[in-house]
Amino acid sequence: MPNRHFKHSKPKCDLTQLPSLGMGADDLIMDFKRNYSHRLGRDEYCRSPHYAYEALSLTITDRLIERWKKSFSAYKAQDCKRAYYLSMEFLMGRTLSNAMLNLGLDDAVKKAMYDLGLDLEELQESEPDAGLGNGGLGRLAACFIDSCATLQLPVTGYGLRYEYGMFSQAISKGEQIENPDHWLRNGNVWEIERAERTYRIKFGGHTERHRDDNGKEKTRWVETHDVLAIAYDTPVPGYQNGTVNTLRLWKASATEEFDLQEFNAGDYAESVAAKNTAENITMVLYPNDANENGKALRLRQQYLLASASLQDVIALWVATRGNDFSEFAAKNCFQLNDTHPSIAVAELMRLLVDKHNLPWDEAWQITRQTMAYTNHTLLPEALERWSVNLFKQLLPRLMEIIFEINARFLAEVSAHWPGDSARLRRMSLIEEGHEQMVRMAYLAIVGSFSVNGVAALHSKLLQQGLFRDFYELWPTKFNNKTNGVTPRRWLANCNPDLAALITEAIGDDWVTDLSQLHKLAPFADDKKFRKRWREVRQRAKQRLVDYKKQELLMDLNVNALFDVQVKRIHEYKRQLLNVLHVIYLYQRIKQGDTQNWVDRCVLIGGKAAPGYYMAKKIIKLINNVANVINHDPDVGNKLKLVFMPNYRVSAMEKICPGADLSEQISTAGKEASGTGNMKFMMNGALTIGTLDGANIEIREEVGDENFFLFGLTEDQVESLHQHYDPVAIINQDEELKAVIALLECGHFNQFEPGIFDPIIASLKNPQDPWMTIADFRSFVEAQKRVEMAYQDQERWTRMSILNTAASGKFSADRTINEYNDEIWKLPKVKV
Ligand code: 26Q
Repeated sequence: MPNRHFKHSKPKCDLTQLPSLGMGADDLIMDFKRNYSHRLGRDEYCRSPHYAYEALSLTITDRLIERWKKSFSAYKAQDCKRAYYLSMEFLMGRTLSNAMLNLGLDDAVKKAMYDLGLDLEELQESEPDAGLGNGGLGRLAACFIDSCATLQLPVTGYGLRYEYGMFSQAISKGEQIENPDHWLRNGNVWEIERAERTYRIKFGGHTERHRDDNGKEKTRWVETHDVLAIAYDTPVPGYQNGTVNTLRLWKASATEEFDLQEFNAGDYAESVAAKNTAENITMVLYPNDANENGKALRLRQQYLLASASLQDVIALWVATRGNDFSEFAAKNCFQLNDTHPSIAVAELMRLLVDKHNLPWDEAWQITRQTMAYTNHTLLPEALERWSVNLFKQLLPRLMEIIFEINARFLAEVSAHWPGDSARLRRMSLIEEGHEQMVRMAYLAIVGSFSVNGVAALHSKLLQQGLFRDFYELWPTKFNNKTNGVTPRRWLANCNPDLAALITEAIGDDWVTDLSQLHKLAPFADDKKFRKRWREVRQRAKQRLVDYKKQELLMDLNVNALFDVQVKRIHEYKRQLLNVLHVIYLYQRIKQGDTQNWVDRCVLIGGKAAPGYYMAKKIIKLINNVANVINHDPDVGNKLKLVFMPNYRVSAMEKICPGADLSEQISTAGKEASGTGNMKFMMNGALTIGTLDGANIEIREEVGDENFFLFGLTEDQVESLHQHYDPVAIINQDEELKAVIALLECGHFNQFEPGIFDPIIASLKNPQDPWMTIADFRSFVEAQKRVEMAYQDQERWTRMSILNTAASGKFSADRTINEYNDEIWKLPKVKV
């Protein structure tokens, strides 16, 4: 029975006014118990750590939401410019311990859990990773939104809420098995569904011209099959500053009347099936970090992200300013994380011209002043191209708009280079050939006011190579933003002991101003400090040993040099070079050539794209070589090779504090930046690396004497292609020859004849783009310098401290400040 008495209660009472939530251990205990018992309905007999994890997380979520609202009001009150980070991937990892740190709740939670007799670490381990990304590009997006909140910048992340994230990797008989990652199975306490922010996304159909009420010629996109995009928000807290920003992820859902149409036509089953088609769009993350040729579902994903995000921003705009878009570009900026969301260029045109009735030129001005594009790769196979036919079928109106943009752009090119038809063909957004293709990178460049690479070398190569024509046309559009990583997750949170030692030495300002780490440099000469540094790092290694022991049932020698390569498996990243070196060391042991030996544990981890044949072979080779070496009694503790299955964000948090040596050994000119290299450096690992990506800047910061450099330069790689002869190199190098011979004779595949032939063939191929053989000798010599340094533990420790001390540049805070100063130009908003 409704209570009549309250029917006419005060209509506008503020339903959200509440006293602030307490931040002490006792406050947390009260809320924890209420959540555990009342909200989750558990009792003392429930022994699963999962519910305790949920109860604690809900307790923390309440405190996040409190600050979230204040941040939101502050942005609204200031009516300031905003930026939106559009990305198909946000590789967030776990949220709980990061939220504790950023809210300043670390100590209170520890005490509360202790008082409740709960094992905090066990709770934290029961949180699944949010693996909504492949690797570097997705993790970069996650680091960036952390930095934006910490710097109090009004930035929202826009992405997709995949039901299934990055597959979980198991190894069986040395081979990768992919298992689906149903990360939402037990719910997600960190997100809030916002059904009130739902948008209609059109697909298919066709276009038609008509005249509007004012007699203006207009285009309509009709008979479409629509899908809904529903917002799910996750709070993104800054570091102890009251700011909480938003990560808004879209979930695809069927429209009601779509079902109804089918239902009226009498086919109930068809209508339910149609619902599936709609909801499939955000079902799964594509697990390849290079272009998978033209799957329609991927294009649907990209368009859903672009369209929903733009409609969301425009809805907010129209709510306060009506149809006046004159200030839109001054107040909004979209950063495109690679070309994946670059259909946003055409979609913004469509929304402004078709829906909000702006003239083309005005809309184009706005678009070109609003979009900014970041490129993350030079590899031609990773550059996105979509078939014009697919585009016409799926997004007919957007295809028309791209043709129009192209026609006008080519007129501009003609005016600049009259008569240069070769250039017109090169620069056209449409690649002509037996099938016409849309070049998404060119669409992104033409539609943006800023184009950046992610490390100095990479940006230079973009300007001189891949995007040369565009650079000549618009030199000032191009710039560099060297990547960075968040020091909250990648030092303060993952390595609390080292963080505490650093703070004891130089204070705690480094957490939000990582350049402060340079103050550690003098401590490298302090013997007592070195001893403590060594002890802390040794404990981190022990923790890594313990973690691997329970996971792999294998004991690692904590005094060995921990030599680590974790990243996606790719030929250009050259895990093969690493394996060749391991085989070389194995040979030396077998020959008794072990004078001044340094015990070494080589740890390799990473996922192969499910369709990447060679990458899967490389995983198999690593596991087979490991199997032989680790079971050979002659080898013992001198050498171990371990493949760590299911490498992911939460694994890196345990791995990087315990690494001595960081392997960054890509063929020069191929790795855009790398970001794992930065995490290792911050945690005091030394780098062995080529002059590639951000390695170059790492070496510049730390000095050549604290970096193990090897390999051809990018120029040398380019000029060697003419006359590369790997077989000749093998024949001239007895040790390399023996390594290849051991591979060829089947020593690592005794009962699996021929399985590594494709690998051997690729190494010996004069066309091998990765030139692994060319860098072998130089790599081995650099590894000898590593061993010399490691044998002198005082020297190694000094170098380790100096690496951490020089890592300040690689904070994502520095990167984001550069994005903001040079591209976004947002105010910092105190909350
Ligand atoms: C494209 C089309 C269809 C399906 C998948 C894709 C796709 C998905 C992911 C293409 C590329 C990616 C990811 C690329 C990536 O992670 N690049 C890395 O970005 C890092 C951050 O800038 C750099 O540090 C790395 O050097 C770069 O390899």
